[in-house]
Amino acid sequence: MNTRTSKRLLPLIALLTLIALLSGCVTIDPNRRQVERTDTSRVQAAALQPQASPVSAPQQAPATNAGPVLGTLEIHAFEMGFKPAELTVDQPGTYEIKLINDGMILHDIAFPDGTKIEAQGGQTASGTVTIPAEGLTFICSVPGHAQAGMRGTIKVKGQSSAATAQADDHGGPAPETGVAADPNAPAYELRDPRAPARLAGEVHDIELVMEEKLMTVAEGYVQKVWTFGPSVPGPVIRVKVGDTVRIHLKNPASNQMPHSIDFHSSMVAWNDEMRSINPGEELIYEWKAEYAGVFMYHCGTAPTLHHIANGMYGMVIVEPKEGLPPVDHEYALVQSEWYLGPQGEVTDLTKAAAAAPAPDFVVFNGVANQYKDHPIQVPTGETVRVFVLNAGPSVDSAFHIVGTVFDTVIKEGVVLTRDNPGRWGSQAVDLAPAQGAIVEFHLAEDGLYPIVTHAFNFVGRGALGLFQAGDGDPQK
Ligand SMILES: [Cu+2]
Repeated sequence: MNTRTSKRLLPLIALLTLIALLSGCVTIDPNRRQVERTDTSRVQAAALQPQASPVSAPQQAPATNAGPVLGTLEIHAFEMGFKPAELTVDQPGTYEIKLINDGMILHDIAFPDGTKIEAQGGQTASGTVTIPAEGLTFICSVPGHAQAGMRGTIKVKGQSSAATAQADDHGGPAPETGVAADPNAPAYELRDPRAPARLAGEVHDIELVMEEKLMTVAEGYVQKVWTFGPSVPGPVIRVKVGDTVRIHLKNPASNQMPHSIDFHSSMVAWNDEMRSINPGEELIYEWKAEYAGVFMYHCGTAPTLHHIANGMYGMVIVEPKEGLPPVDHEYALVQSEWYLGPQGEVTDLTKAAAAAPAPDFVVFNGVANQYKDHPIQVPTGETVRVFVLNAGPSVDSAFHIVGTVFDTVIKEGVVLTRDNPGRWGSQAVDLAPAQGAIVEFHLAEDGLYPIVTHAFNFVGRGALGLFQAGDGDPQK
């Protein structure tokens, strides 16, 4: 696919996705969506008759698809993909294709021979297609949808396939990454979005082990990341002004790289505790929390860009001495970028170092789309506080939650308070790399409230989550 075309289409795609999210009230996880209505959609047999009158489906297979039907393949469509996107059949021949549209908008399956099976959101349609020995590819032909990831392949067992090999080069949800999605990649580990409680006491000894390990950073993409603690981002460390924090930083002998740590919440000389330590070494980094805020910590070992891009960052929350006022629910979200290297290897420093950064994924809490797939449940009307950090390394965030207004924002020491005399509110918080904020709001009615950076080119690249208020259905 033409990369420029695809980049031009991405904002449209992102909007389509968002519109799709907002236009309905059901979860967009295709595995949890019940499909109840069936088969009222059109089946089009040939590209030459795209405006054919609606006919009852399933339609008789066209002449080119003649022959006994060898089996039925079920393919689910959703915004924006197919599940499964890769299928294998035992032998070439004619198959029934059952398209189950778990999404909320029109999707189709279009094959190279012109066969097209369409289904409206929530509906199911069937048709037949002849699968040649070399296999074939399919897309959703609704404008923008293939570019957004709605592509798939059908292979024939035991056949190496020119058609599908070509498709594999362009497979996966982020076609410009140059890295093919691995259908066998382990599922990502869902990161608990809840903010931890503030640490008790006034002196905190915290062990932080730096790991070099494999992590699924988006569905189908595994990178060899470097971490503080078990995952990316590192643990949220929450203290209050006046506390002393003593970090016991460990670089295990099994690691390959030197690493270090730099707490933005601390006031210490760069060439003292921020020094790099080799595998097998440890250091103690002690700092006193003198200022309140949402701060970044990261590895500062050269090239720092690579150590941050490869996962070495986390959030520090320093509350005022008297603590933060209570709210009903608290979450911590770290926005960051992935610049994919080959599967199973470290991220690509050359990509990350581009003057105009073009991340493959922009994510909340390390993994693309994890809170889209697993919405964060909050009761309607209750008070919510989100600690937000933009870890970068290089892209700004315009942190926004669709459908609400922040009544409280504390960003880099600048404070907007709830019930201010002018009733000022905030729609999006601009966070340059390494900036943090606290935002507070409530969700006024049952429904879905997308979490995004309003730099919408990144919404289609993983920077999309959901709050689900109540049962998620505004109509009930
Ligand atoms: Cu490092």
